[in-house]
Amino acid sequence: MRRAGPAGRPPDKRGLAIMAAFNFTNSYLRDVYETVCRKDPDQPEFLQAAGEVLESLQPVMDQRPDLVRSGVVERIVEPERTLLFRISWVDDHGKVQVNRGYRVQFSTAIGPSKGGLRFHPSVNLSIVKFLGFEQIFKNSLTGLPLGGGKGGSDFDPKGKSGNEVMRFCQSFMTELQRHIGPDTDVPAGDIGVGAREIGYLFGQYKRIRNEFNGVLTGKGLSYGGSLARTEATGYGLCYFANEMLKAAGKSFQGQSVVISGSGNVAIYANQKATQLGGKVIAMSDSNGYIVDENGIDYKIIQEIKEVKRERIKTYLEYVPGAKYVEGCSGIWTVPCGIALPCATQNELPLEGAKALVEHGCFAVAEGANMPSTPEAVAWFQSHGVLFAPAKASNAGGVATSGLEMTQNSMRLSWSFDEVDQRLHGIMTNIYHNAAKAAAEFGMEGNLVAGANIAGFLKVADAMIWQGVSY
Ligand code: NDP
Ligand code: 2IT
Repeated sequence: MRRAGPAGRPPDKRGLAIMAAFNFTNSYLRDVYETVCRKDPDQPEFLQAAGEVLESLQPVMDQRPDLVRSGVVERIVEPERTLLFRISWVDDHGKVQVNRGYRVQFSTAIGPSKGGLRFHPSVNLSIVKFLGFEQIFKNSLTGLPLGGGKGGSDFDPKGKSGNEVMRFCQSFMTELQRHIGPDTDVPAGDIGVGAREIGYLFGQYKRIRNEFNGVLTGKGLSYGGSLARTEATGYGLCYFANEMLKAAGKSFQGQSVVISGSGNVAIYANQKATQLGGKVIAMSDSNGYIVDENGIDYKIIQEIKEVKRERIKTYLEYVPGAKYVEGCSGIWTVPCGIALPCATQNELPLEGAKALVEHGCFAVAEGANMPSTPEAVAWFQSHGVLFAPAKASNAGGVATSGLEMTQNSMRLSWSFDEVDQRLHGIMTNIYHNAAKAAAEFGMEGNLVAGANIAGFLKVADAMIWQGVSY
């Protein structure tokens, strides 16, 4: 018979199934996690993200009873504030449309809540909470004063006109503006939210609040945006991967690279991986993937996706010798040395991990948030694959958002090179801090555990110093 959780009632079947993926030997953390699973059995992505972090904190808890006394873990798994609101807008045919808006301000322990907005039909509270939870530790790893949050909507930008996107963004911000601010909560982009959407959101914020400030990041360069923010997540991913490869005596040089996705992160990961000597031979969107053994030029993808907003299949019109395969999951069967999943959560399951390892892949660095399932991560780690977890390797985007906030506060703009150099320094530090934390707690080489522990400890200490206020 399964033990009941601290509140008396065991998690239901869905919660138990997710719990089974994790191995808890520390009874305190197991109880906390069980309570989370019992409270939110309908939030599988959030439970997955929380389980992964809590599992890797076990060696820390064994050494730090003060963390147990101060209830830090119980507190950190509960968002400080969760906002759920209606967004009504009128489409081009005059029909009223209604979407749901979310903003989860997860933690302000070390700075204002900070994290992107995602517009995608799959967005729900589970997705927003998993992203917001990951963001707490990621932002802590950057070394910048950034709390963690996330938001978005189930609005689907695909097939919408520019005017519809603008009206939606204006309606979204009409509500969100009362909850955010440059010292409170600073949203940015994520899936489906790029420069165009940030512009419309910023315009509406300014109109309602009559304030020109750094309330959003990822802004256009003419109104407070930072140079290199567009490129930052993809570049940062490759800087991190390069550091991890270097420590193992390897590099991008001469390696075939497979990148899933073809959005903001994927495009600039392609550019940087190519600059570092790799050859990007496959990319995807949610419909399918392309393979070009001669190397995919990131500028073509940029034109297809950012300018024309078309499907990746269009690549064949530019490079007729390339191959297109319908369905995106097969991309992991393309033989490569290095894989960079840059599309979405759980896009790399166990079968994908097995195929990658079988075909010689020796390094995986996550550009998307939580793209590998726990089973896939375990497969990589048990087969000697160098593995860079998202909250460390994709932190370059939010780090550069932090640099954008700094520039906005100073009312100054740094050059591209200055921002890029700072980004490079931050990613190098994150790698070394994660590697050091893993070694300190007896898990040398395990960057998943190292990133979770290093990110957590800073936030936990801040929470202890600030007392039980939240
Ligand atoms: P974009 O919207 O620019 O691109 C998303 C890409 O992923 C598109 O190619 C899209 O294909 C594909 N994709 C999205 N959802 C799915 C799905 N359910 N199945 C298969 N493919 C899918 O987003 P970003 O590049 O900004 O974000 C990609 C990932 O990186 C996300 O996980 C995001 O959270 C993460 N991230 C983003 C950061 C940023 O600064 N933008 C920073 C750190 C992490 P399609 O066009 O067909 O939908
Ligand atoms: O997941 C992420 O780190 C982002 N989407 C970027 C967040 C930000 O505030 O720049």
